[in-house]
Amino acid sequence: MHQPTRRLMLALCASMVLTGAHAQSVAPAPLPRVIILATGGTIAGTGASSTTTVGYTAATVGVQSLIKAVPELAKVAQVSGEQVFQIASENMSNEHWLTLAKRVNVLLARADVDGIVITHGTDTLEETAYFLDLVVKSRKPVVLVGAMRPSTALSADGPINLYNSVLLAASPEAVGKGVLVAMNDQIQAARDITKTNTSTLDAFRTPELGMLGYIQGSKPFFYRQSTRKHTVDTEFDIAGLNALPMVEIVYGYANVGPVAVDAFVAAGAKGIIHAGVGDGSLAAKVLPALKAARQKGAIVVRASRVGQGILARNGEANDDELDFVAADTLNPQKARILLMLALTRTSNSKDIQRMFYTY
Ligand code: DAS
Repeated sequence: MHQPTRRLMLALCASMVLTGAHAQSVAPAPLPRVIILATGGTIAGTGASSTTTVGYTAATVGVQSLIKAVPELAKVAQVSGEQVFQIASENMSNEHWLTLAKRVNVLLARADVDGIVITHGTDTLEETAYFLDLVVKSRKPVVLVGAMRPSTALSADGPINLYNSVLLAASPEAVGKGVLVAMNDQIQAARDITKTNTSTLDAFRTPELGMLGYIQGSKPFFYRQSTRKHTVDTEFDIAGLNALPMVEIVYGYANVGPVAVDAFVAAGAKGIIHAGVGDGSLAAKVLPALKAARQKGAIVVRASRVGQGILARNGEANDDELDFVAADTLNPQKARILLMLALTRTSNSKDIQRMFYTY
């Protein structure tokens, strides 16, 4: 073959191969795979009319309908759904938590799953989030989401909350951040978030320690992250557990007496969370019952009903002498979760106090 023609042919073949390769190299990467685990709640709720924002029925819409209602999900992830429960979250139980956590860990161990979103009622959302924060054994994103208005309401917040949660669970920025909550365009950490209003859209806040960031224009923006250990860095493992130790909460208030403490101990409680007034003060009428509880082997944790601030060890009570545990900044319902998991590992009060300063 004439030399210039041969070179031309080779150049042509090379350009065809490169073009082909180039064409392959610009093929869009597959979207992340996010699984939505639905448990019920208002996000799956329906009301009698579009203006019904209280007095509706929670936990009536199935996960496939939730996904179908937000076709935009397909732009940010390959989404599939599982209906794990269909309950109002005031009915969430230890057994529900163990079932959910085990399913999350099985799914996240799969190479073809990049993140998980859990749709949930708002009443105990902060508790489920913190439980998972302590027992999920993966760095992959787990995002809890709820809604303050039912799916049938004018300006229902569920669809945009679900969209934001899926895009957060699909984002590399959320990897390793612990269990997150995405509602009202905000990103919040499981440990410190709490429900602060019975019905408004901005009910979920992290009042003093602050949210982690925002979701805006289909992108997550992180400005801080938790300083406490979570997920793969915790010592808790629920794989072999079918039950959690009985831990109950007693509330402090003027004129409180020992009846609740005595009743919980008689019922077999292994731990008592005392949600005290102020900095966890112990009323003189309650202290003997708490001492008796401790002498019978129950762990007593001093927490506060106040909601914010450090519950100081040896502050309003001599915890060293009483052998009680201080809850640090955990609210009573989250202190209960940590104590239940702590009791699956140890009954040593000093070791448990370490855990309250670690998680
Ligand atoms: N009962 C509430 C619950 O299921 C409804 C909600 O706010 O999600 O938590």
